[in-house]
Order: sequence, then C-alpha cells, then structure tokens
Amino acid sequence: MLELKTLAPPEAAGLDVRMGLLSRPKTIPATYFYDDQGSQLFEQICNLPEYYPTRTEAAILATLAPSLPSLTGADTLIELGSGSSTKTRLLLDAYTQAGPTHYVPIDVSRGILQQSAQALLTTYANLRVTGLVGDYIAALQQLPPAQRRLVLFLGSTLGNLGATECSDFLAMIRLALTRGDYFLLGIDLHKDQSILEAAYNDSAGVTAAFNRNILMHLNTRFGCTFQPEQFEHWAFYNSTMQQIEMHLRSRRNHVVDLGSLEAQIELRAGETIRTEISRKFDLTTFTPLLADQGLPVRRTWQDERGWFAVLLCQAV
Ligand code: AVJ
Repeated sequence: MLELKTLAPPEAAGLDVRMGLLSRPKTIPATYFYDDQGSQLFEQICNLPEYYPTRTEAAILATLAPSLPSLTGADTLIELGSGSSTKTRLLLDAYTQAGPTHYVPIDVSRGILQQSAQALLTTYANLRVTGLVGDYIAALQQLPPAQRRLVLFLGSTLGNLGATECSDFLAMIRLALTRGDYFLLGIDLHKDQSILEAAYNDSAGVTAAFNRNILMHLNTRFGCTFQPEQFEHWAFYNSTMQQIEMHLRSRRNHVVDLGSLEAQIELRAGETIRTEISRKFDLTTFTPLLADQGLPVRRTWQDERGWFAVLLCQAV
C-alpha cells in the first residue's frame, strides 16, 4: 500500500534564498540542489569512482542490517532525504523478513519519491509505504503513529549543517521521537585531503553539473535570471573548518535578477556563491554531542579504513 502526502511548503519559501544571496559572502542553501534533475544528478554522483561515501556506507549497512531488527525492535522506518532508497533496501531486506514494516520516506523531490516507493512495493510484499513530500522540519512534526521508530539519516547529509544548526537539528529529531526510539546516522569522517577533494571534483564533471543545476532550479522556481555557464564549479577542503566547500565562481561582472524574490544582485568577476558545506567528522568529538542532545550512541560501525561511520543512537 502506497500513500503520498504533500506537506505544505513553509510560508517562508524562498526567503532563505533571498537572504543568502543578499549576504556577504553570498550563499544558497544546499537543500535547493534537490529538484528532480538535481536528485538524478546526485544519484549519478553516488556511482562515481571518486565519490567513496555512498559505497562505503552501503558496505557498512550490509554488515549491520541483519542485527538491526532485533537490536531495535522497530516496526516503523522513517528516512530523512530518502532519494532513491537504494541503501535503504539493505535495511528493508532484514526488517521485512522479521515482520510487517511501515516505511516512511521523506524527500523534497516528489518525482524520485514516487518512483522509488513504487519500486519498493514490487519488491517487498509486507511493506506499507507512506511518502512525505516536503522538508524535514514539516515532516518531523507530523510523523505517523508507531510502536517503535527507527529514524534513518544516511549519507552524511548532517554534514551540510554548520555546528549550531547541527545541534538544533539533533534537538529537533529528539523532540520528534518518543523515549526508546532509535536514530541511525551515517557520517563521513576525516581523511586525507586529496581523497576528500577528488570526491567533489570528479573527472566526469557530474559534480560540476550538480552544482550549476542549483541555479537552474532557482530560475524555474523563482524566475531568477542566472546563466549557469557564467559560473565555474569550485570545491576544496577547508582544513580549518574541517569541511568541504562547494562554490560557484562568477566568470565576469554581471547582474542577476531574482524574479519573484524581488531583488537584483551584482556579481564581480571571480566572486563566489557558496552552495554547500560538507563537514567531515571526528568520532571522539562528535559522539558526546549526540548524548548532549538526548540521543546517546548505543553502537558504532565503521569500514576497515575508518572513512565512514554509522551510529545507532537511542532517544532517552
Ligand atoms: C548528500 C550532502 C552528503 O556532501 O557529500 C555530493 C552532497 N555534494 N557531492 C555530500 C554532495 C557534492 C553530499 N551530501
């Protein structure tokens, strides 16, 4: 059984873009990468030889999946930013074998949500799917009832949030849960700078296309007049902040009209718009932060190289 619910977009839709583009340095929230086109480009990124996070995390999930149903006893799996749900299948294999399961994928892209939910239903007979189209904040405020929940936040998407936003976000997750519920979190770890930078500068240019697509999305969504070919993809590791940064660098001086956002912005040649931060975590410093937010870590899994970690936390 499949049900798709579209959550009301936040009233402030677009204000975050307007604010970011009128600040110095200019920024665009990374959530705007994921229109239908951007979600498809991200799927391609996950298969690139340089982009190690997806396959590293998938290998960890395959190892831990058989033990997860008995560890958590969860009947409902809620996934934040489910995308194609490819990695989730590793967990659904184990859960649906253990008993009937309710899967609640949450994604801003309706296209990818519908497609992946349909495909899951043909694979799993005793799966019930309730897709929520919208942002995490709206979705977390209206989770369906459950006996025991397991919230999945995979792929190191948490890395898109700065330190303060990250703590606030974890607090919000804790509030959406009942004591005893679980939270499974995938995070990318520190490693050699050259490996990190290669992952965001692939030789096929898919990450560059993904980066520029954010401008196309703003054009269609708000009637902005960005010309993506006027911008260069720039991604590097900021070792002080311990984060990858992705920017779009203007090739020349020009003015962009922001359409329904009712503003115009000037870009100088060489000026950049930061489109993403992707923080790289350290388990020793990060694990205590989860406990501080009422989500202590019960188990930690890593790959042999220590490149990526999956943490099982429990709401207390
Ligand atoms: C989905 C946010 C985890 O930061 O690695 C991939 C997005 N950006 N390549 C990441 C992304 C450029 C990805 N996250």
